[in-house]
Amino acid sequence: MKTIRIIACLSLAFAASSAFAADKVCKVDIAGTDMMSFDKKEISVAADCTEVEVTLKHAGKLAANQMGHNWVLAKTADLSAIASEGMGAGLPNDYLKKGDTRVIAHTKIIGGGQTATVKFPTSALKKGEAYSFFCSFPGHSTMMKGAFKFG
Ligand SMILES: [Cu+2]
Repeated sequence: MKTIRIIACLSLAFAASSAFAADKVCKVDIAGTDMMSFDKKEISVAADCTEVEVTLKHAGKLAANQMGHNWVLAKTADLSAIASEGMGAGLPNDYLKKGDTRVIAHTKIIGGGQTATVKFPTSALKKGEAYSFFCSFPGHSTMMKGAFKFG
């Protein structure tokens, strides 16, 4: 009888520990330049990441109102609509239409020497969907974009 009770306790302990083992924050670093470019053309996030933390660094010197950059994540199919509708939103709104639900995650617009971070859960992403990251500063998304792969 005693043995059975010990086994029952052990299996309960295992069940509890595996429930907490799932959290995994995956970090991504990307830089923007004064030449209207990102230093990465593609970002891949593994399927076992539960959260993604993206840190954008502006490695240039130009101010946010001249050569500002942000990092925006959306379905590739939504990119051009988000970028064109965001142009009129202005710098205080990070050149994104207020409450745009097509935006999955984004940092604020930053200027030379600054850094911005955004963290989001991968539960917002679907495996097999085509995602892109881009900068929504007016005119930048044609140059400043890349593929975002999950899974
Ligand atoms: Cu930009």
